[in-house]
Amino acid sequence: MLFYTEPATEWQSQALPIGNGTLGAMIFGGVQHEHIQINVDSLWTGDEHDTGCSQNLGDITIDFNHGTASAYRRQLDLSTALHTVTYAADGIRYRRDGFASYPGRVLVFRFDADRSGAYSGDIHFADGHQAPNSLANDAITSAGALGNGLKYETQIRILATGGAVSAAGDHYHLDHVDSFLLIVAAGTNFLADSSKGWRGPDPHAAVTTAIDAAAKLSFDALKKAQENDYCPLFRRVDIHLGETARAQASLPTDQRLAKYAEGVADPELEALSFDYGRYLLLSSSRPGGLPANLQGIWIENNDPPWRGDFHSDINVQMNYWPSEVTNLSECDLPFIDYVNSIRAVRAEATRGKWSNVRGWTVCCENNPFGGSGWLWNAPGSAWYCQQLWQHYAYTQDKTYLQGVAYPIMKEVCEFWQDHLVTNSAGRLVTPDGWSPEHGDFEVGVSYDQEIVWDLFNNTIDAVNALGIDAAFRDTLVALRDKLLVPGIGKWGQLMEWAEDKDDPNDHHRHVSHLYAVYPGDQITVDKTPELAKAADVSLTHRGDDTTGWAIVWRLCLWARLRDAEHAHKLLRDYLHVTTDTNINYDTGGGIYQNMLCACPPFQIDGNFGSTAGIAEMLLQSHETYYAGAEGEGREEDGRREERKEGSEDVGKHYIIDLLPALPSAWPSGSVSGLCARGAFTVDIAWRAGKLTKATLISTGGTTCRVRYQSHTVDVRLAPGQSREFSVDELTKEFARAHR
Ligand code: FUC
Repeated sequence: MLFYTEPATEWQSQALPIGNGTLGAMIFGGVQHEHIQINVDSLWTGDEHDTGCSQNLGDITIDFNHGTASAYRRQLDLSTALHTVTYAADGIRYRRDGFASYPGRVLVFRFDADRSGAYSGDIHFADGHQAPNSLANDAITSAGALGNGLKYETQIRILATGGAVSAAGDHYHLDHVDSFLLIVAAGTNFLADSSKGWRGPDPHAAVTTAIDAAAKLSFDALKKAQENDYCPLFRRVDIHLGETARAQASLPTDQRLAKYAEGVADPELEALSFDYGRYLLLSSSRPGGLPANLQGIWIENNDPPWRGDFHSDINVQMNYWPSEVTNLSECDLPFIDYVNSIRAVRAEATRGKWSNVRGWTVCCENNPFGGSGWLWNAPGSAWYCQQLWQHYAYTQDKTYLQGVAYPIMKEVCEFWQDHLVTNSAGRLVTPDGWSPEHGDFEVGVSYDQEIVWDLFNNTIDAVNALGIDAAFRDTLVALRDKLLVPGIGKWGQLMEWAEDKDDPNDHHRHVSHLYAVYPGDQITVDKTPELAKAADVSLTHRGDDTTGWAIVWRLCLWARLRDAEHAHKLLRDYLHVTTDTNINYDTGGGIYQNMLCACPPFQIDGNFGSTAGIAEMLLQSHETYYAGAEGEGREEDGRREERKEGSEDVGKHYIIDLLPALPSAWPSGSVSGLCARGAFTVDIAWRAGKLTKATLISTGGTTCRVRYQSHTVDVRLAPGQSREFSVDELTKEFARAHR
């Protein structure tokens, strides 16, 4: 629960977000003047060539003639996705509830009071592009078109009890109404299909259908439908990182954050930030919508920072770091669908840049129409493919892999087949790489090398999983093994460039050369300890004080390097409350009072990345091992994975590592419902810094190795089966296996 004792006065640092993946609102909760700023995710200027910009849909404002309020409280309950404002004024107790419904495709706001006739006031809507309002039957309709021809429409229906509602020019007037509902629906004619010019039917019919259907239901019925959808998704994961002193936990969130910044321990706040990331993902990325952009779906005006775009050199990818591990796999679908939708446009644009290549890639700044601008980010599409692969790695959904992910991974591999060159030492390098947003374009930049390695490696696994395209797989194996691997430089650092020129005093926000540690897995503590040590050296020198998302990337990296204390220190740095809203590239990252990530400015990637980072501290599953008799079915050397009758275990499997980076700040706790690669969910409990119990549930996986510290147990489950381990069992079984 986030709560405050004052209304919000500032959009990015104080207002609270609700959303159903497509429609979003930022709620201020003012007493005499309520302001609800609304968005629809596909309202974009630009086209296939011009990046354009994500746009504000408009502002609902309501002026009430209430006197001074007392006992004011506004809160956001993450467990039910309900925003509530309560206060007393003029001897009347008022209550407002607002939520976004994914099944209902509407925003719903109820204004209630304990005395009849309590509400008099004016309800306005100001479209973000000055489209006029038309008023009829207690509804405001505002429809317009952007310069690129994109049509959009907003409808706001007022359903009042008691009193009178009357049209007054361009707005509605409430006269002594007992209570009222506002139901909001909006849409555009955006269609994620380049062959249809990115345009579908006029939004009027769909918006009208949604609002008519909602208007027939009571508030309680609307709320129930929304909870039936949202609550099971949110409850999939339950986290406890320890108990906070009541004096701290009961403070309003802004005061609580201020105390936390002074050094007060607050594991429940840390757990709240984890839950907030899941809440925000469920609110901004649901099937059928666009992926979460730089600000999720919450865009204040028509000129948001960096266009509110899909940034391909860290930001949009970070948005999806928590989806699989925190059991919200379906939230990936908007991103996967988006990547699928831009292929044709990107292929043409890519050939405009490099004439002799197959496949496609992107520039740094991207819109929903495949339009891409600013500098080219050659491995951007390969980085997208990593998320496409993760969706398979966690779900083991072969139909998806074969039908959706693999064709895209394959064509992006083809881009690199055509684009890589051989250097004088016989290694494959990218000819014109760039370590984002750092330094010049040059040959063999580690960021490129690592992402291409990851792409080839995952595509090899995909081919093995599908049992197809063996010749292509063998080609990829040869290419992967010829790629230049990042070197260890003169001060022990992991080299960011092919040349050993890293500056030990460089505190640049991007740590792109550490991609191989997280989110990649080319470098791991167990598999490549020297490179992992070099990554540690680089990361230590890079420093901790940086912009919001960059703090969070460092947190994930320290978790992978199993430095629990440093990871937790960065979580504390990230949860440091700031009021600074001016762009700062280099330092000062944290969160705002509304717990949205402050880069500054507000950028949602840090919210998502921190949730992923906390999960990564408690559970990892990126390490792999080979099962089967020596030499049998090993695919490191690229030979086909042989699955012989009666030896289903043979092949590459994931290691599920329990509590790999548990900090001393969380001595006792539990988490349930986290997901591991290979299609498992995992429940973990610990006390006094030690694992007490773990439960592994197969959601489709069969074979894995469970590890706790130095103890490992190989497990085989039938899909649907589960197995519980006490720490004694784990260690005993380990001892037996290693006798
Ligand atoms: C990348 C980062 C910036 C900012 C922008 C949206 O360019 O380097 O810090 O987050 O994306």
